[in-house]
Amino acid sequence: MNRISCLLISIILLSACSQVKPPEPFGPVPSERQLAWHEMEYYMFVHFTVNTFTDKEWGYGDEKESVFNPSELDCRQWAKAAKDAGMKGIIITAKHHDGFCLWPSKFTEHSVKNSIWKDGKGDVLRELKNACEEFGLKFGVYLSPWDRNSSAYSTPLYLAYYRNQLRELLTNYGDIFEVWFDGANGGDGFYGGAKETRKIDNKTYYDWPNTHSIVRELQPHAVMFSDAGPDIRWVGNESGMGSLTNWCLLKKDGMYPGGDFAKILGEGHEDGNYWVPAEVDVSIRPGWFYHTSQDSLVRTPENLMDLYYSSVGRNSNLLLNVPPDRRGKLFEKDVNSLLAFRDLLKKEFETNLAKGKKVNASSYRGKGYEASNVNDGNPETYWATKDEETAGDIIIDLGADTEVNRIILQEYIKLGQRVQAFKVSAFILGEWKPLIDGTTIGHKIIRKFPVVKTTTIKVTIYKSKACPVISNIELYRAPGN
Ligand code: FUL
Repeated sequence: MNRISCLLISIILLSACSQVKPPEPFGPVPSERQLAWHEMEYYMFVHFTVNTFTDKEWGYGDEKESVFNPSELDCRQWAKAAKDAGMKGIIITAKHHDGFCLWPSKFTEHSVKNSIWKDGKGDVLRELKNACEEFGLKFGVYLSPWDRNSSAYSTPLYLAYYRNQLRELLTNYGDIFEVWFDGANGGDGFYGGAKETRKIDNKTYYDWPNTHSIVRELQPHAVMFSDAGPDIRWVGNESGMGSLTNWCLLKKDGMYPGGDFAKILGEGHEDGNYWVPAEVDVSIRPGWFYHTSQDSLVRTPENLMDLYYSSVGRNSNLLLNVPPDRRGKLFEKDVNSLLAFRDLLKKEFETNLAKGKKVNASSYRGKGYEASNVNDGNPETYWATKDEETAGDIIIDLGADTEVNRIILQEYIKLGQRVQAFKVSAFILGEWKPLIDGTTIGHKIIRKFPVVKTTTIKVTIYKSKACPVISNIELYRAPGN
């Protein structure tokens, strides 16, 4: 070896040694399918079935198929509204508790194929899937485990039926991003004419692991939602309230849909052994299905903004239900509210005041993990400290006196959820004035505080399970106080 190649090898070896290693992941981390789901943040829920025509919330299961007859079904209108509203996908009740199927299932007569709508040749799911494709939206399905129409419900035969339907949905309608298993299970119903109360054991009856494996087999990229995951958990209420402390972690073994876990589901478990983030499902109206009597009770744009803060702003995704009416269209008032909310949102987060500003930290891990990563617009870079440091300050120099009243914080969750306590302060008249205190961060939190005029904002992470990894900080001056 000559001297030049020796020198070259030494330089390469030296630079390899000076490369700073990234932090090791801490605790459970999200799967690829969960990461894709976190990015979605806001999407539409659609409750539509015989109930739309019978004015009910829970159909008994004895509805004549002929009642389902939308006069102007227009799934493109739903998809356009969702797209214009800034949503990323649509999840539809393919089958609600009444057992009526919005697609012509081979396995039951209780479906659109026996309705007079389109002479029994219609398929709502096909139309919606096509509309979602056209508007660049993801598509998801809700398949109610409880079926008040099926005579087999509560026997093992029903499980075979349920799984056959799941296979139909997951095979014939392209890519599905989320499969929604709700937790309402058993009670009175038609059950093929038996008209009785049937109780099942939530823990054992559905044999969930073998149903989940069908989803994994047919749609490996789909996440599954239920009270207890396996991929996404219910937030524990239907009023749109994510929890301020919100771990994406859950000890889900022993938990099952329909169990009494509402309290746990809000916060998750700090020491949870699975990554199971929360989804906030809530309706734009008091009911899940359309009722003319609720036309005056549609949530206002301002109210939708509150929901956004209490869901997306609290490390949860927002699944907002907008139920079509008897025409098969979203009601104009609902659409107007969605679009006006979209405008409010744009104004709320118009200019990121942290963008391009100088950022420093009390310390950092080394090259590649500088504080400037938190405002470089790249979600793949992050500020990190050395492994042994589980606290630190990030200081954003705004350059001049600036009014601020909102902050967005994001952890680099590919390495796990770590932060347990943080605070934000502003440098005003020579001292640090506290603005907010918080616990968890996770994928994203958005917090409000009264307007301050300041040159410098400080984010202090003061408790973290392992060295903090912060990928993004944004600051805004939203209208109002
Ligand atoms: C619940 C159901 O009982 C409601 O009707 C609605 O579909 C809601 C989203 O899930 O479990």
